[in-house]
Amino acid sequence: MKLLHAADFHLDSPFRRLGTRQAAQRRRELRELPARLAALARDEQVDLVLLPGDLFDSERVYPETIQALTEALADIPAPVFISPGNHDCYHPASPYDMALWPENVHIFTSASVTGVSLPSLNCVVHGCAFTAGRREDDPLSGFSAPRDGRIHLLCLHGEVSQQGGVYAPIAPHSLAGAGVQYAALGHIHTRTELQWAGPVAWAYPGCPEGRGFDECGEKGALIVSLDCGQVQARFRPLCRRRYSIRRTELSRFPQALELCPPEDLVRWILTGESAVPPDLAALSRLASAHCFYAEVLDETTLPQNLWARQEENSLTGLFLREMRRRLEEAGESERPTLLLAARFGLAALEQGEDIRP
Ligand SMILES: [Mn+2]
Repeated sequence: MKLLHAADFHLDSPFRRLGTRQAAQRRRELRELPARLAALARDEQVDLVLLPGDLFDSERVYPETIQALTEALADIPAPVFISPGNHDCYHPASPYDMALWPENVHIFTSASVTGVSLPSLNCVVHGCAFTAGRREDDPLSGFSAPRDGRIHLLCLHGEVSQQGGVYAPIAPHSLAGAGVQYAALGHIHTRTELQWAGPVAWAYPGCPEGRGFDECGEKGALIVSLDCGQVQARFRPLCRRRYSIRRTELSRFPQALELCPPEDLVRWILTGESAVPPDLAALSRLASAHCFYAEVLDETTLPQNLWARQEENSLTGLFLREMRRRLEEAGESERPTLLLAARFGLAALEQGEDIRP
């Protein structure tokens, strides 16, 4: 048996970091994700699709988003299961209750675990729903699928946690005792490898499209194969664009831009030495011309050979001795300001011009 496991689409995310036009474009692109998911399900000829929650970023969903999702899911020639999460919890008047869903889609609506039998696959899919934005109980507490020779699967939104929490904390021992072959989990946006809780395999596929610099790299879904008790998971990319954080020496910055995929969103961190502060506004404009979105942060330091001049019997020498002493005594939070002060002071002493960008 082969299944497609994806979660945390967060459709209609606001993309606040981007400008209005780009944010709208990203929301449009995110709306195309369900169609790519459906194409993947057809391409892989999966037997079922498990979507454990946070398909919507909030309960305020554009009508065209619901339409795109329901149309795409109707195009999947296999049963689809949805377990609403903390961002898209189930309640009367939620999109899960209001919208017309295709016949092949089953939405879990109860906070306690229920099962749906699929006789043609000799399989039962178990799942439950968030019915509010938080849930502190373990959704698997007391649950165990019967040992009846059928394949039992879980579709569940929550955090695997030893310590509890407010997002349906799933204790590892509850997972281990659930009596299922595979637990398709949602909530954590970074994908995991296949994990094991006793005899139960589980994984988080992560979100299939990054939405910020805390969601970097290739994103997608998992294709999970269950074959005579053997479980295997394979990653398939689905994302339209990737976020990345790239560090580069200031001196190599223009050349580094050429390596950047034009569809990506990139945070450049400038390193190395520079006597004057980099002109971040100008460098951001330069970087933005090379990809969908770019921002530039400065982590350059003053040239080391500069400090050699502190022995000079001059005003520059005196200034450098004083700045070095202050820098050595400064805490982390003070250092950027002192660095800037050292650069301004040197420019004033040596170049006689205002170097502020
Ligand atoms: Mn989420």
